[in-house]
Amino acid sequence: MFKSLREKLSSVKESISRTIHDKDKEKVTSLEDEIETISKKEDLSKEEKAQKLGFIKKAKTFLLEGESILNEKDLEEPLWNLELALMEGNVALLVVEAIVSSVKSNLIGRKKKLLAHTDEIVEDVLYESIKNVIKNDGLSFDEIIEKSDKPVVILFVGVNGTGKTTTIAKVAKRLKDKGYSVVLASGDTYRTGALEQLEIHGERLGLKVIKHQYGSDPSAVIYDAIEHAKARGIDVVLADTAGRMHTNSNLMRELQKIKRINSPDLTIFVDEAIAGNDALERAKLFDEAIGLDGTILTKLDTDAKGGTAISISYITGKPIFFFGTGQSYDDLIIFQEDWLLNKIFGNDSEEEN
Ligand SMILES: Nc1nc2c(ncn2[C@@H]2O[C@H](COP(=O)(O)OP(=O)(O)O)[C@@H](O)[C@H]2O)c(=O)[nH]1
Ligand SMILES: [Mg+2]
Repeated sequence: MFKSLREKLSSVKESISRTIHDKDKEKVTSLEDEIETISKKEDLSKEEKAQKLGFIKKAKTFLLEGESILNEKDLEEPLWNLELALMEGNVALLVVEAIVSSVKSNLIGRKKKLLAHTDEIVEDVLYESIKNVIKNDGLSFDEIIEKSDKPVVILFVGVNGTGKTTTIAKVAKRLKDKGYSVVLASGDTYRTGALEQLEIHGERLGLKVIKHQYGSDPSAVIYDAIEHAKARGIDVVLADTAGRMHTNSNLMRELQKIKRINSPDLTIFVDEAIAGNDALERAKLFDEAIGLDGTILTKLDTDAKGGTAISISYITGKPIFFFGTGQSYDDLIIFQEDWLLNKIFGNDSEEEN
């Protein structure tokens, strides 16, 4: 996960650190050169030499004990490398700008002991800058479920093949494991095989699936599932929908109708991490058309770049609720800053891709 981004960031960190160190080194070296030149001079008396050398050596000690201050020019090239690394990692342009300007303003003007290693400073600044764009101030998914009146109705939307149905099954299992009762609504009445796919998950997980025929009105299916939940005291309704092309206005209208009739507590946009900017564009369009409360990003296990995960909540202004990290029911990670930062910075040792 995120291997290529992790490697690029790591080499950027090194290059920033090295640039700073090299610049310090230059200052010291020029004094050392001078010491050497004077020592070799033959036209000076012993006393004169000693006096000059004493003076320069003092300057060197003073320099070594003093501080250096980072300036914009020192950082120009390394920051450009950072920008490139983030762009190549699929981070959205706005987010790249936010990160780079934060790194820049946090490094410039910083004092440090001459020749002291800057690796830690650079690492901290980069870490904090990325943390600021991914942080998520709203309630977590668990808190929302806990605090909402029951049944909590959750609508899953997004384009075809991004993992909506699979994610619904994962979320259902997670809720069930936490002791909630769950019913599934087969709101994808459009795609061949969709009803059966959800039915199979329902059977495996021991959950009731409410469905109508293919071609029937998904609003009515979801309505029935909510009625069923109310009648039986079921805690959560998870509603599947057909994969819409975001450009398809008929299907968008259908989603609007689903929302109007069923007033879900949460409308969650599902897309895949590997889709990069396409996922971000789609999230914005879905939000404009129907209104979103948050995102689930799937297939992180197949994404080497990581930029979509870094960008999506900054770009949409909505929280990420979960990450999908594989095809099994348990491959679902509730959003946690630390988890994501670990993946980005590679403190995680059990990485394979
Ligand atoms: N590797 C991986 N595959 C996933 C993940 N989530 C879903 N998939 C796969 O993506 C494909 C499409 O999933 P599906 O749930 O049918 O998508 P939908 O059309 O949006 O309902 C299936 O083969 C899933 O197994 C994930 O997190 N990681
Ligand atoms: Mg589906």
